[in-house]
Amino acid sequence: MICYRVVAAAAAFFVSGGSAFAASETVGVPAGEFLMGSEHGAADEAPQRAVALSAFRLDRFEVTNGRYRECVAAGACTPPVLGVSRTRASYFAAPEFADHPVIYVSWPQADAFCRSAGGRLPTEAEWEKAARGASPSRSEYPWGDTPPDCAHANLAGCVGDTDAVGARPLGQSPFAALDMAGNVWEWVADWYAAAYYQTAPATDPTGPGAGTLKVMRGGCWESTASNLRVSCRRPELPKAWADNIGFRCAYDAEVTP
Ligand SMILES: [Ca+2]
Repeated sequence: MICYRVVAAAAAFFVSGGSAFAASETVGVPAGEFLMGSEHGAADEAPQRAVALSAFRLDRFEVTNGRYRECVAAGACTPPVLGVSRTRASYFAAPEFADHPVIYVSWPQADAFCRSAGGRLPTEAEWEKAARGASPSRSEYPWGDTPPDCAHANLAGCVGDTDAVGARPLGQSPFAALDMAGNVWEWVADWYAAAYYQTAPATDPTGPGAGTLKVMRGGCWESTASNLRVSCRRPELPKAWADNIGFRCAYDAEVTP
C-alpha cells in the first residue's frame, strides 16, 4: 500500500514518502477565472468563455520515464506497452532517457500513475488554464501569440522524437509549466464531447459524465503549429497508446496568489 499525504503551502509543495514518482516539481495555479476555448480554432473550441476554477497544482513537467519507472518498480503501475520510441530501440528502460517523457501509456495507465503519486489527471479546463494563464489572456500558445519554433517547443521539424522535459524554458506558460505545447500529447481527465463548451458549467467543469473518447492536449513532437495551440482538443480512445502520447498530473491544493 502506497500512501501519500499532500500538504500545500504558500510557495512550496511537499509529498511525504520520498518516492521518485511523487511530484518533484509542481506549479501553483491560484483560484480564479480564465478564458477557455477559441473563436479562431476548430468548432469544438467554441465558444470562448470565462471559466472559474478552484486552485490546484500541476506537474511542471510531463511525467518522465524515470518517475514512471519508480511507479512500476513499486508495483503501482504497469509498464508502457512498448519500451521503444520512434528512433530509439531502447527508451523506457534506458538511463540516458530517464528525463524524457514516458510514452506508450493508455489513459487508464496515466490515471493510475497520477493516483499513485497522490494526484489525478488534470481536467481539460485546468490544463488549458495552466497553459494559457488567467484572464484576460487570450494567448494562442503558452508563451504568447508568436508562432511556435524549436526554441519554444519540440514540434515537427525539431527532434523527430521526444526530447528531455523542460529543455525549452522559452516556451514556459504564465504559470511556469513547461512543454505544454509539443513534446508529447497529454492525457487529461475529461471525456470528449464536441459541443461540450456550449453547455458546460462556468465553474470547475469536469467534462461530460460519460463518453467513449478521452481528450489529449498540447500537440507533440510531430505536430504542426495548429495542434500546439492551448485551446486545441484532440479526442482519442482511452485504450490508445502511441509514441507521442504522455501526460502530467494535477493535485488538489491551496495556492496563494
Ligand atoms: Ca506536452
